[in-house]
Amino acid sequence: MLKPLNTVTRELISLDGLWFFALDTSGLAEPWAGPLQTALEAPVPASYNDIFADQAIHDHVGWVWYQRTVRVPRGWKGQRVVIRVDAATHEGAVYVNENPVARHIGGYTPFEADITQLVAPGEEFRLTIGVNNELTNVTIPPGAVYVDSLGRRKQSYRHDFYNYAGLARSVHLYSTPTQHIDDVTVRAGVDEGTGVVDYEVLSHGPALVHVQLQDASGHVVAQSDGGSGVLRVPDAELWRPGAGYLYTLIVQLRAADTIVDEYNVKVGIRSVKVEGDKFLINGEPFYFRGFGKHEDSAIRGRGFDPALLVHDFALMKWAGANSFRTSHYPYAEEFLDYADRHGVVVIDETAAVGLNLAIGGGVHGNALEKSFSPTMFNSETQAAHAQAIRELIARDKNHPSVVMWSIANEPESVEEGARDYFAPLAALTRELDPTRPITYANEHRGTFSSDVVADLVDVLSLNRYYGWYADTGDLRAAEVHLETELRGWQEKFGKPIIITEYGADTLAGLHSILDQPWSEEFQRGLLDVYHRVFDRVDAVIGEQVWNFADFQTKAEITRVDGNRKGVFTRDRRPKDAAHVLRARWTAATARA
Ligand code: GCB
Repeated sequence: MLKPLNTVTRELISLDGLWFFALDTSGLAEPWAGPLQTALEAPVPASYNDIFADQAIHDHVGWVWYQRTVRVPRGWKGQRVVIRVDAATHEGAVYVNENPVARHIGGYTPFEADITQLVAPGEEFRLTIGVNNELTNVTIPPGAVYVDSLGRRKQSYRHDFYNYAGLARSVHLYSTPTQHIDDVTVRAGVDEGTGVVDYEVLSHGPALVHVQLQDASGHVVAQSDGGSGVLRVPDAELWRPGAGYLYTLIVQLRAADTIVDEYNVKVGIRSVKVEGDKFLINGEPFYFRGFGKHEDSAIRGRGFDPALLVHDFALMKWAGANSFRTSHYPYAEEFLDYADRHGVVVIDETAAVGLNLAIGGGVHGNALEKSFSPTMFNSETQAAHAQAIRELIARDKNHPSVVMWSIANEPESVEEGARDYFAPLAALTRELDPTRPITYANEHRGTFSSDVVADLVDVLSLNRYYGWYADTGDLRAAEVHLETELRGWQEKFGKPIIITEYGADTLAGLHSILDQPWSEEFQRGLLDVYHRVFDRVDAVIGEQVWNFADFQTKAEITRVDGNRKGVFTRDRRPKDAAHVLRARWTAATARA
C-alpha cells in the first residue's frame, strides 16, 4: 500500500482538522445518511478519549462517528479519486454520502477506497468515518467486551497501554491518473561495494514502466525499463546507522513521450544479516542502543503530532540511542520516514500484544486456561494475526530503517499450542520478506529451557524485569539471575540476544539512598546492574530500555496515572536514569 504523495501526476489534500463527532449512543440509526446531529467536534489526528472533559466519552466502548464535508478539486477531472485513512483504531467504516466505501479491521495500518464513481470534481461530498474500539479474542491485539454488574459494556484487554481510539493519524484525499502505479517493492543490498537494488512495480493499465535511481543531489545513477529488474550502483553511498543516506527511485508509467503516472520511493542501500550471534548491518556488527516506545502523550493520546515526533527523536539522539522498537504496534509512517532520513534503526512490531493469559498488563499472573485453544486464541485469531503481518510488511517493506520484523510481544511461548500457532506466522513473514531477520519479544516465563518458539526466529528478543517483577528491590539477586539466564540462552541457541525491555517504574522526584523501588536512584541502579551483565555476555547485541517515556494505561493499582517506567516523564523531562543512559551510550558512540 503506497503512501499518498504529491508528484507530477498526483495531488494530495489533507483532511486533518476538526470534524463533527458523536458516539453511537446518540441514538443515530444511520449516522452517515445525513449531517451528524451533534455539538461535538473532534480533532484529526488524535485519539478522542482525553479530548473532551467527559468520562463517558473517555470510557466509551463501541462505534463513534466522525464527519465533515470535502470538496473535490475541480482540476481532478478525469482523475481517479481515492480516500486514504492512515489508521482507524481498531475498526473503520467509511461512507461517501450514504455509500459505504471501505471497511477495515486492524487499528494501526492504513486502508483506502477508490471513490471516483461517487464524487464529482468541483463538488462537495459528505465524508463519514465510523471507528469502533472493540477488541475480541479474534482481533489483533485481542481483548474481550463484557457487560458489568450495572449493565454497562466494558472492554478488557491484557496489554499495558491505554486502549486509545479514534482517528489518531491523518486522513487524505488524493488523485492518481486512471492508469496508475499500484505498488512498488524495493529490495536493496550490497555486493562488494556495489549497491544492488531489486525493484518490482505493479501497475494498472498498458503503459510501460521506466525507473530511474537518483542520488541525493539528483544525479541519475542507474535506470531501467520494465515492471521488475535490478539496478546496480557502483561505489554506492550506503545507508548507515547514524547516517541515513537516501537515493530516490523515480517510477514512471510512460506511453509514447508522456508520463502517465509517477511515484517516488526513497531507497537506502544497506544490507542486514544475522551471522552466528552477530547482527550485521553492511557487514559490520551492530549493537542496538535505545528504547521500547509508545505513541503516547497528554491530550492527544496516540494522536500523531510532528512536534512530538521531532522532539522524541531529538531526545533519543541526546541520550545516544541509535534504535527503537515500535512497541507494541506499527507506528505512523512519519516515524519511519524520519528514521530513514536520520539513520535511526527500527525493529518494526505488529499489534500482536496480549496473546498470553498468564500475564495481564505486564504483571505476571497464573493462567487458568490455555492461551491457544479453540475458545481463546484460535485459528481465527491466527488469521487476523497473519493479516496484521501482511499489512505491516506491505506498508513498511521499503524503509531502510526497518531492519527486523517483530511478529508479537510477549505471547504465551511455553504452551505446546504456541508452536502450532507461531510456526506458520514465522514462515509467512519470511515468505513475504526474505531479506529481513525476524524476532518476537519473549516474556520471562519463556526461559531457554521452556520456550517452544524461540528456534523459529533469528534474534532472541528478551523482555526482562529482574529487580522489578522478580527479585523486587533486590539488585544483587537480579544481577545473578539475569546473568545466569542470559548465559543459558547463549549456550543453547547461539543466536544474537537483544534485551528489548528492562526497567523500573519510577516516580520523578522520589529519592532514596536505599534500593527503594519507584525512586530515581533505584531506576539508575537497576540500569547499571543490567549494563554490567550485558557487557559480560557476548551474545548480547542490544539493549532497549522500557520505556522511553511514561505512558498511559488502563486504571490499575500497580499503575500511578499510567506506567512510570519512562526514562523521561510523559511530558518528556529526564529522570536521573536518562543521564545514566546518555553517559553510557554517547561514550559507546564515540568509541565506534
Ligand atoms: C512488559 C510489556 C510492556 C509493559 C511492561 C511493564 O513486559 O511488554 O508492554 O508495559 O512489561 O512495564 O510491565
